Amino acid sequence: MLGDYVWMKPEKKGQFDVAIGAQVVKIAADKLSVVDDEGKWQSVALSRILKVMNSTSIEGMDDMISLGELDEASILRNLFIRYKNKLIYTYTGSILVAVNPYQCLPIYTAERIKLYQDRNLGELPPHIFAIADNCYTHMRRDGQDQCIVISGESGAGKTENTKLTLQYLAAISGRHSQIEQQVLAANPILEAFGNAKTIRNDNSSRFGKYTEIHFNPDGAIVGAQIKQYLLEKSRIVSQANEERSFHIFYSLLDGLDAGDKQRLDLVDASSYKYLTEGSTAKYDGRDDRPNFSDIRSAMKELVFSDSEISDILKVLAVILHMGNIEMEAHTIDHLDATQIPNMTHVERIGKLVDLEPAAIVKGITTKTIIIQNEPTVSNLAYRDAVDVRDALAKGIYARLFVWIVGKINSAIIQPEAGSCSLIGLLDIFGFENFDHNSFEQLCINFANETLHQFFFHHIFKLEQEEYDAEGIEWNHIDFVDNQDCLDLIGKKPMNIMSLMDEECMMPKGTDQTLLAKFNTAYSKDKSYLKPTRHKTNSFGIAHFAGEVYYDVQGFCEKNCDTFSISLIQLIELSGNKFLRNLFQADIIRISQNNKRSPSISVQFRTSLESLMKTLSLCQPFFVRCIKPNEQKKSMLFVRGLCCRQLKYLGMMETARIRQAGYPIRHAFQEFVGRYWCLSGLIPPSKNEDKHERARQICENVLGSSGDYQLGTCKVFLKIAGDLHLEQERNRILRNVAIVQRHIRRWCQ
Ligand code: AOV
Ligand code: MG
Repeated sequence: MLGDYVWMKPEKKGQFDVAIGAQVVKIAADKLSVVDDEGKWQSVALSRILKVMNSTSIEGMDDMISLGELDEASILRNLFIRYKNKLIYTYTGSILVAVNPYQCLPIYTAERIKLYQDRNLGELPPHIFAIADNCYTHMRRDGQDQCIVISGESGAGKTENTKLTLQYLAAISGRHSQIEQQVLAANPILEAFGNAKTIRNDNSSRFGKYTEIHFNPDGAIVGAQIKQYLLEKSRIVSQANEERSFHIFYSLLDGLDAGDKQRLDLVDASSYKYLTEGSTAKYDGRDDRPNFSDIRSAMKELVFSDSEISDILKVLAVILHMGNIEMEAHTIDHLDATQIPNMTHVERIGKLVDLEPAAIVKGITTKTIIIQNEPTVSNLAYRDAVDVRDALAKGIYARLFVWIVGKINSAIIQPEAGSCSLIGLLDIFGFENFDHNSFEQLCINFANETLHQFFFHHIFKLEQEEYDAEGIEWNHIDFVDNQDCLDLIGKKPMNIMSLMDEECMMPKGTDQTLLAKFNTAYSKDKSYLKPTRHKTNSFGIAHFAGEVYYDVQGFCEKNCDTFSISLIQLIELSGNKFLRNLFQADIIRISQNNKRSPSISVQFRTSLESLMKTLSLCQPFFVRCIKPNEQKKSMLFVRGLCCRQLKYLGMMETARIRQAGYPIRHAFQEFVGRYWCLSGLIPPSKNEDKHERARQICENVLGSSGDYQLGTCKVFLKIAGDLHLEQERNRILRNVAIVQRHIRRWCQ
């Protein structure tokens, strides 16, 4: 009929063939004129029309579970329609989907914060504040630790939503205390040192972050703790085109006053090799100068001393000068060697951190190895010397970052946090699949596989197991576990990461021998993809989010990450205590007979395991962020791009399983304790049959044929049912309070 909304087959068949919505504007004998969701007028054959749209899909729903038709097309359209109306948040049960608006929306005001306080999920339009509030309420009500896992690809809005959650929690727990301010002040510092402009995101976090906020029994913030994961330190020495190094360098060079700049021998960003690889020192939307004063004030707030700040600036200046040390190849006694023709930058470094220029030259152009307990020095060829110089710059920065996180923690960790409840916020790199993927992508994607399993276990497995255990009628939904992939990368004996470690220990181990070992060891593994004709130096992994090929070049070096003895010895010679302190663990290691430090993959796996253990002890909430377009434009929703993300974030299946099941469940004891007032005036006695009382409550409020089920230990509810119970309880409690007031007045 004219004006009807219909589902229509997509125009072109291809990789993305999800139906699109359209409104019928003209009807002819064998054709319809329609305006599709993207505003395009089309004259289409009747055979392209699939079906009339369900009424719930026309205007869209707050919660996808309420959609009358639940498939890829309707989920995608729901987000699209809402996005067009600037409604960027949508629920799927208690999971929040957030589409990046790429514009400032007036939805984060102090009034909104007030509005969302003490409300049940679903009572108000979907919002990140609602998730934060729910977390806070659950934590206080049940005394259980909570966590919010925020995922999505680069630029999808993870960090923004993390910051909003933190702001909300600080506001509602609000005592405006110093510790609250300190917790908030940690962010600008971490972003300055850990974020950078990339092609995908102008403020891309180049590290993973887990922030735990600790609350006392009154619900006030008393401390916090930040854990960081896998800073992308290679960015220090090189950046892709149109990318930058970490913000701090540009802020520093723009924001320092002339005197400080002169003391550090610094000039403009355009003069530093380490800052100009990507050829974009400046970009729209970021003013580095005021940013520097913000960083400084944040450091003061977190009790960084003046001398510490001054040392940090020196270390940053050292890194910049280091990149400008030019080197030339030459030969000594017919053997390759490297010389430094211009000593200006070496001398500047020497002056800044109290080192002899000759020692610096020796440190980066020679190599010391211990042969029969005797140190033996040999010259480095040009390429190796450049690598050593770069390794030193990367090593210094990585240790500085760890130190800064430690310093922030020492100001905000509450010593007696053990007795408090907490909310953890996980803002970690999303799944990555670039044209060229390396060791870092393997680690990042392993973390994502692990988190994906955590999500799926939470949503699917636990759900199914619990229905089974409780004897609830329930249609089993198959889901694909990614255990095989996790086993292959880092879980089973002889996994990819352990073979990498083994290769690092081999005197003759190379990236190529490693690849050959992979090919033999995993020839029968379904998750492993052998090198192809076009990717001879790569192996592939069939991840949950798609196939990714990893180029093995540099794998061994990146994984071993050993700092040469010569460099450690060089640092030891520095008169700058701060710099020496950054390398303390390395210095001790070398002094204890040259023990190797654990490989990067071991360190990463260990911290990931500990993170997962922490998360598994919390009640999790999930926020799935979606990037609507690659151009960082507001109001542009590219359906194919969004659909891909929804799939790999597990949203398509989640909507299905959630709708099919009962997302809310309460143990009888707890349920009866909370809602007994809905079944008459007599409180439950100790020995009363709680199952029977729970049945009465549900029947009274939701009706005998209501959509709920009673298991062996728990009540299973739909979100609407839960909300109804809570509202009824509030209504009765309000009435009781009124009656009590009247009685009191009457008695006086
Ligand atoms: P990410 O954390 O997911 O990427 P961000 O949170 O940094 O992504 O978001 C990228 C940019 O999108 C921000 O700098 C904002 O300009 C914009 N943006 C995101 N969410 C909102 C919002 N709710 N309101 C307004 N603008 C927003 V990465 O760290 O790259 O994986 O490594
Ligand atoms: Mg981020």
